[in-house]
Amino acid sequence: MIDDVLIQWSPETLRAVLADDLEQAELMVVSNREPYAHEWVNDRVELQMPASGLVSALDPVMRAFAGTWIAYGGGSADREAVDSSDCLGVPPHDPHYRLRRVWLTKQQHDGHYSGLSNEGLWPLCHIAFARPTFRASDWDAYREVNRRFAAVVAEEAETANPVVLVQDYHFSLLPGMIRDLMPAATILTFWHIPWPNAEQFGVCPWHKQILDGLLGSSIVGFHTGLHCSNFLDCVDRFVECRIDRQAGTIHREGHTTSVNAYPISIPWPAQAEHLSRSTARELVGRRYDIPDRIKLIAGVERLDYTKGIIERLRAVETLLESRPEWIGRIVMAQVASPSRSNLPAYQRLRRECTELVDCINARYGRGAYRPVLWLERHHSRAAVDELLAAADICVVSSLHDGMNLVAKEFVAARHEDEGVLILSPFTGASQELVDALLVNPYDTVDMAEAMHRALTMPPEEQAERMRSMREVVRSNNVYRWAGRMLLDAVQARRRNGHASNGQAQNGTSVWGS
Ligand code: GDG
Repeated sequence: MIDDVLIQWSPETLRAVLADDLEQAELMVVSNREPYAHEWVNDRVELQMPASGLVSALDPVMRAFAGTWIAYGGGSADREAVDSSDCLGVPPHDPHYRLRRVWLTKQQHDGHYSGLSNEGLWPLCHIAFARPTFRASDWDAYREVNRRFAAVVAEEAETANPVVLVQDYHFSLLPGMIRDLMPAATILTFWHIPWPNAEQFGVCPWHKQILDGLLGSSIVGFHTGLHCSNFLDCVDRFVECRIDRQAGTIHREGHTTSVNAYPISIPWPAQAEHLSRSTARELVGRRYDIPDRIKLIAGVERLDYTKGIIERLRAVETLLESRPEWIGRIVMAQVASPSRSNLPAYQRLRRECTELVDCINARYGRGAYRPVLWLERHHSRAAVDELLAAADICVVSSLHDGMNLVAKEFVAARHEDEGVLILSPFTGASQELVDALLVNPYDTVDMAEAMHRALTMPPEEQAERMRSMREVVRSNNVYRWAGRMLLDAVQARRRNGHASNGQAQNGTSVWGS
C-alpha cells in the first residue's frame, strides 16, 4: 500500500506511482466546462482557457496522463476546430490528450446548465441565502443531457472498464447512467461545491434521484470531511442502504460506494514561479496606472454572489471611512470575470457591485486616484498571475466555497514570503491555510480591521505566516489531489477484479451482480 503523505507529488511522481495501474486503464474525464474553448473574436478564432477552478485543477492531471476529456462544446468557434469525430488534441499547440466536444441544443443547455445546475443546485448547495429555483422543464433537460453524456462516454470508451472521472453538480445522474451502460467501469465522481445538510438538500424535489445517480459511482469525493458527512447524512435519511460511517462506505444492492475527502489544490511550483514581486508590481503598476507607493489589495473572482464581492467592497468602504489615513494609499484591484450573466441573480449582483464601486470611488477618489479598480472582463492566466504576484494583500471573502483556489494561487505566487491573505472561514481552503487572517465576510467592521492589520503587519510576521502556508500548498498540491483519488480508483478497480483487457476477471459485473 502506498503512503501518499511520503510522496513529493509532481507530474513525474504522479505518472510514476500510477504508471503500472493506469497505463493499463483508460482514463476519461467528463465535465460541463471544456478545458479549451475556441471563440470568434473580430473574425479571428481565439483559443481560451475558462476561468474555472475545475479546469485549473484537472488540466495538469490530464496533461500528465493521456486520455479523453468529454465536455460541452460551448465556444462560438468550437465546431471549426474539431475533426470529423468532434475531437481535437489539446493543448492545441502541444497536444497531450484528447478533447471530445458534445453539442447541445440551446434548450438543452438552458435547462441543464443555466436552469437546474445554476439556478437550482448551485444555490441549494451554497449557504449564500439565495433561493434555489426548481423547474420541471429544467429537470427534464438535466436528465436528457446527463443521458446524452452517458451515451458519449460509452461511445468514446475503448475498453469495458475505463476509469471515468465525473466532475461536479452538472452530472449527478451520470454515474448511475454510465453504470447501467458499462457495469465494469470504475467511476470516480468529484463534487466541487459544498454538500448541504439533509434538511436543506431535501428541499430539492428530485433529491432521491440525485442520490441514486451519485451512488452509481465507485467513489464520491468532496473537498472536506464536513461535506462527506453531510452527504452520508442525506443518504442515510433518503436511501435504503447500509452505511459504514467509519469506513465511509455505502452498500446497496451488491454495490459499494466509498465517500472520501480530497481537498483540491493547484500545481506546484506555480506557473508564475519565475515572476519576482518587483517585476510583477512594475508591470501591474504600469498596466493600471497605480504608483509604486500605493498598497495593492487584490481580489480575483468569477462575478458570483457566493464569492462575497459586495461584502469586501463594503469592508474597503468602511476602512476608508474609519481610517481615513488610507485614502490615497491603497487600491483594491478586483478581477470580476463575467459568469452566468444571462441569469437575473448575476445581473443584479453586477449592478449592485458597479453601483457600490462608483459610490466608493466618488466618495474617496481624489484627482486621478480611485480606491477601487473594477476589472470586469476575462483576463489571461498571465495577467491573473501578475496581479496575484504584485499584490500586498489578497482578499478571499466567499460566503461559502467548496475550496477556493485563488487563496492557494496567491500563496503560491509569494515566493519571497511576503504578503497577507485575508480568508473567509466559510471556504474549504481555510481548513488548510490556518495562517491566513481568517475573517467572517458578513462582519464588515471586522473585515475592515483585518485589512488594516494586513496593511500594517510587520514583514517578519508576514514571512512566518506565508512560509507555513506555502509549505501546506507545496505538499498538498494538485498532483497529490489527483494522485490520492487515482490511487483509490485503482484500488477499487483491483477490488472488483478487473484485468487490463477490459474483462472482469471473475466474469461477473460489479454492478447489481
Ligand atoms: C469551483 C468551486 C473550488 C478567475 N478569474 C479569472 C480566472 N480565474 C481563475 C482563478 C481560479 C479559478 O478561476 C476560480 O477558482 P475557484 O476555486 O475560486 O472557484 P470556482 O470557479 O467557483 O470553482 C470552488 C473549485 O471549483 C475547484 O474544485 O475551489 O470552491 O466553487 O483558478 O484564478 N482565470 C483567468 N481569467 C480570469 O479572469 N484566466
